[in-house]
Amino acid sequence: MGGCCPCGPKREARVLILGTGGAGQSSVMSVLRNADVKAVKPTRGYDYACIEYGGVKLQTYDVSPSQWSPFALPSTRGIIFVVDASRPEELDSKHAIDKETAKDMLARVLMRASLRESVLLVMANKQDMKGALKVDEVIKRLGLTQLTDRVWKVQACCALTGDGVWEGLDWFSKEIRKTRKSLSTKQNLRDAY
Ligand SMILES: Nc1nc2c(ncn2[C@@H]2O[C@H](COP(=O)(O)OP(=O)(O)OP(=O)(O)O)[C@@H](O)[C@H]2O)c(=O)[nH]1
Ligand SMILES: [Mg+2]
Repeated sequence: MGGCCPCGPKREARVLILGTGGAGQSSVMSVLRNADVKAVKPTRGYDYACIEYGGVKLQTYDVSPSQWSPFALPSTRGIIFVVDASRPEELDSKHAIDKETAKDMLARVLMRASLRESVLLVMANKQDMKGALKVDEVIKRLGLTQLTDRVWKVQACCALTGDGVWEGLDWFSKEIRKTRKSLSTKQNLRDAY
């Protein structure tokens, strides 16, 4: 299970929790740190937690949408991108809405060279709401079928009950461990020449 921990230098991975705002980023973080999800308040700036799971210490930053850019360091191993599946118009609206769509924000995040090696977990949150989009539809709306140069998964979840959140993290932490192995293999090869 998750929780805060004094992080040592080994098996650490920097993780960003991103989204367009209001989709449930902090609620997901709250589930992962075993905190009271009902106590979540709108995020000002960022929030941090070290979450230990699956043999990895995830140094996790929940960052508000307008401020993610300085957090996109090359050491970032994973991105948890939270979308509100009950508001399809926020994913890829053809109509004018007052904020960037999740599809556009995700495209900008994935274009960032410093995040090229990071594993992507999309949380299709608010599945308890009537009419919430299922995984296949979220994949289509975010244009993920074209995303072939990155390890990614869409996980249906409900942060209020925690349903699906740990399932997503299970996959995520395993993929991050694999990435860490492949990165250290690359490093060893570089060091050998
Ligand atoms: N019905 C439902 N509501 C949810 C769920 N997850 C979060 N919420 C609610 O959605 C609202 C926003 O949740 P937050 O976790 O604060 O979302 P955020 O993305 O961190 O939002 P900001 O920090 O304001 O950008 C809150 O009222 C939550 O209780 C869910 O799975 N189902
Ligand atoms: Mg928040």
